[in-house]
Amino acid sequence: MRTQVAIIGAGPSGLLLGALLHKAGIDNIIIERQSGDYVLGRIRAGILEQGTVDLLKQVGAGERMQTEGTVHHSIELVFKNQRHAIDVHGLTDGKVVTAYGQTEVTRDLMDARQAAGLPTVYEAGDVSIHYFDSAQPKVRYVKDGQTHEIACDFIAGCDGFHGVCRASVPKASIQEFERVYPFGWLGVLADVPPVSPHAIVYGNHERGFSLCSMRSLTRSRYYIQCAIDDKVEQWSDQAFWDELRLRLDPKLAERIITGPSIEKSIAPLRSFVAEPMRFGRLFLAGDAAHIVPPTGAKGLNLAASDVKYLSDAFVDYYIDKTEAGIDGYSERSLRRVWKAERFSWSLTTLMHRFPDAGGFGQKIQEAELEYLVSSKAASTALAENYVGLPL
Ligand code: RFL
Ligand code: PHB
Repeated sequence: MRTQVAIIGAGPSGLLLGALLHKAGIDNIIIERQSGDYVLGRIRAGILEQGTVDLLKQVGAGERMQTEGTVHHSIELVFKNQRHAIDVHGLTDGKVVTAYGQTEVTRDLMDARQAAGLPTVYEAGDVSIHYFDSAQPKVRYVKDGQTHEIACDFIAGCDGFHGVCRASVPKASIQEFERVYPFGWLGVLADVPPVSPHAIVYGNHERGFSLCSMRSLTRSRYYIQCAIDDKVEQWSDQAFWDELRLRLDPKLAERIITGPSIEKSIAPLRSFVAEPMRFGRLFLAGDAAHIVPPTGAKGLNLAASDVKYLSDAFVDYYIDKTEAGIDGYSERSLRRVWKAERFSWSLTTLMHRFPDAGGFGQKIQEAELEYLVSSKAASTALAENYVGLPL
């Protein structure tokens, strides 16, 4: 088998890259370790920046998002039992975010790919990448007991944090920057109306962080900060709802409609960047290259901006016959990545309870939060980052 770009991973980065390349007439094959259903079963991000929404529309995968996604003009911060709205729309000359689940984004991209008849290999075993320091890279995998090989011009490593692509780069060629946080997020998905159909609510409380989000007008997503070693089984639905209520202001807490969880999981929080994002003919994109804590809702959106830059680079190469794009890819992506890393780290630091913060740490958080909601300059900085820095 031969293709121009072999894409490893059928998460949002791989699928969106495949769609952008196809639109530009560039051949690609996606090789995914899991089944399609498994990929769709992972409940993750929910908030899309306008740039991500535009890319999905551009590749013809935006129809359902436009009818089922909900547009948000503001977010809310809750601290010291008080709610404060940040008018994101007003502070950014009319920019908004859209609540639409990563699962749905993935499903729409999968459906569009299938409708276009583009090749995706699911349940590929023992995926390995070879010769990416030469002009003839190869990808190997096992399917139905047989070993297959794909020859290609380029490999796009869209295989997430635990993927094979970053791990295949010699240690001496890669530099890694990391911060692990001393807590996790316990998330619950439930078919109940959201507490606020208009806003995403971020809570700072002495018992820990909380977040009220949504997937639609009938499906809600809530999170609470939990201990890093907590197990999902320790948290009954009732215990989760009780704890969430304790962390919100009383009026908001009263409005929470509870119901049985349809998904419950714990995610660790991490900041991570690998530099560079290009090694010969291998390019990393999305979680394969970097991780942010979910507090800023940036993970999926960064994946989208990476693959936009990467598809531009391949278009330069194949259509305009210049290598300037592929040569500049890593630097261009990392500039945006580090700004999102900074924002996600800073919002995480501001909103969570850290075991060693003490009374001083809490007072500093409260002072910063008060400043944030009372200064137009500070709220604008938050709003500008939240809707996404320009592509
Ligand atoms: P993904 O979604 O991890 O997809 C990578 C795909 O590659 C496949 N794969 C392989 N395929 C072939 N061969 C191999 N050796 C392979 N190894 C792995 C995997 O099966 C998978 O299908 O990465 P991608 O596409 O870069 O997309 C990034 C986003 O998924 C990610 O940034 C966000 O979901 C991060 N994230 C969140 N972001 C938010 O903005 N808000 C959230 O609430 C939020 N919650 C989360 C998250 C990430 C989590 N992870 C990574 C465990 C919650 C969790 C639990
Ligand atoms: C979500 O809806 O899952 C969500 C929303 C905002 C975040 C993180 C996750 O910051």
